[in-house]
Amino acid sequence: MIIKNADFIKSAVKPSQYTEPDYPEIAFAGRSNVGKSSLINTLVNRKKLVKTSSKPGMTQLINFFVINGDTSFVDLPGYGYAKVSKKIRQTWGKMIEIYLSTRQNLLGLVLLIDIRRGPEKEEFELINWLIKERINIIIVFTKADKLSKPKQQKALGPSLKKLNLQKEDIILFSAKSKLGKDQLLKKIEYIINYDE
Ligand SMILES: Nc1nc2c(ncn2[C@@H]2O[C@H](COP(=O)(O)OP(=O)(O)O)[C@@H](O)[C@H]2O)c(=O)[nH]1
Ligand SMILES: [Mg+2]
Repeated sequence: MIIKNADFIKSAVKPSQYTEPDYPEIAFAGRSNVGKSSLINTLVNRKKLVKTSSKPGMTQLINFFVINGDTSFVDLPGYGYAKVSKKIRQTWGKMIEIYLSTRQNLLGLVLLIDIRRGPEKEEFELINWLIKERINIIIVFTKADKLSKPKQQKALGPSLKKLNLQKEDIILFSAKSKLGKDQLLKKIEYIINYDE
């Protein structure tokens, strides 16, 4: 998949505010500060299509983008930020849950996990949801450049074991070096083209 252009369409909280479900849609989800905005910007070759922040917990809306005029990308609110109240965290969870269970044109979800942190309760919950809803999952381990190559492998071991996956099933990504960018675009393209 070659991304020629990307446009921000709108932000939404509830389904009545979503864009029309006209295009195949790929959503991006992950713990806040996992590098989601940076990953989307890297994919679409833009420095600031999506705002990045060193302060976690800022993205609270569902953001819709149109890619190449025929594909939809969705930036879901980052979850699991400890410093916001329990009530806000529950609202975010609900927003993601409603989106995943109602969006008819959603073909796949890219789940971002910080390589240094590995999957936790929220990721397992999300994965189970996606399986139940029959939504394709692409698992991406982010910020690979923060670890040396041997340390990357060392960190991946237990994570893959917990997820019951092989190295070939996941993508190692870095927004800094663009590692994994082409591999991720290929997987997204595959999901869009081969959806029956
Ligand atoms: N070294 C490194 N830092 C990253 C990478 N991706 C994101 N970051 C940094 O992590 C912080 C959070 O990134 P952001 O994309 O805003 O995360 P989001 O909250 O998941 O959208 C920012 O300070 C980014 O510069 C990466 O691949 N490598
Ligand atoms: Mg963000």
